[in-house]
Amino acid sequence: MKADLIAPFALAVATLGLAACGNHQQGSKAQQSSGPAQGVSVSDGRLVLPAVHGNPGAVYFTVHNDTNGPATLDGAEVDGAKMAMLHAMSMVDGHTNMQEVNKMDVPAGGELVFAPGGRHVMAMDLDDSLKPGGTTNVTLSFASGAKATFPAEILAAGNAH
Ligand SMILES: [Cu+2]
Repeated sequence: MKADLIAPFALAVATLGLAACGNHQQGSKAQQSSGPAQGVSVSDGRLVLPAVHGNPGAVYFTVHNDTNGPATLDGAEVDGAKMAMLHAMSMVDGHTNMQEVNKMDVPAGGELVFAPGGRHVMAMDLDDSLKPGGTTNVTLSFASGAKATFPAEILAAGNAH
C-alpha cells in the first residue's frame, strides 16, 4: 500500500527539491578535502532489512557536527547495497511520501537525526549476505568532498528503533 505511493511522486518531488535547495547553499562552501570528515561523527547506525525480499532497506543514524560551520551531506553508500540515496518523508495530500533529497545540512555544533518516519538512507539491491545480527559499513559523503564511514547494525524488518 505505502510502496504504491512512492513511484508516482518521487520524480516530481525530487525536481522540486532540487530547485528549492539551490539557494541556501551559498556561503557555506567549505574547503575541499577528500579525507575523513573532520569534526563530524555518526552514532547509532542501523540498517533495517525489508519485510519483502528485493525491496529496499533503510539506514538510520545520527550525524553530529562539532565544527562551527554547516556540514552538507550529499550522498551515501552502503556496503552490500548496489545503490543508496538520501531520502526524507513528507506529507502530501494527507499521505506520507518519501522523496530523494540531494543535500541535507547538519547545522554547526548540532546534529541531524535519521529515524523511522523521517530521514533515512534508502539502500537498494541488498546483497543476501546482509543478515540480521550482522554489521555493514555505511559511508556518508559531504559537499566538501569529505566522507564519514560508520558501522550499521543489521536489524530484521519490523525491528526499527
Ligand atoms: Cu526511502
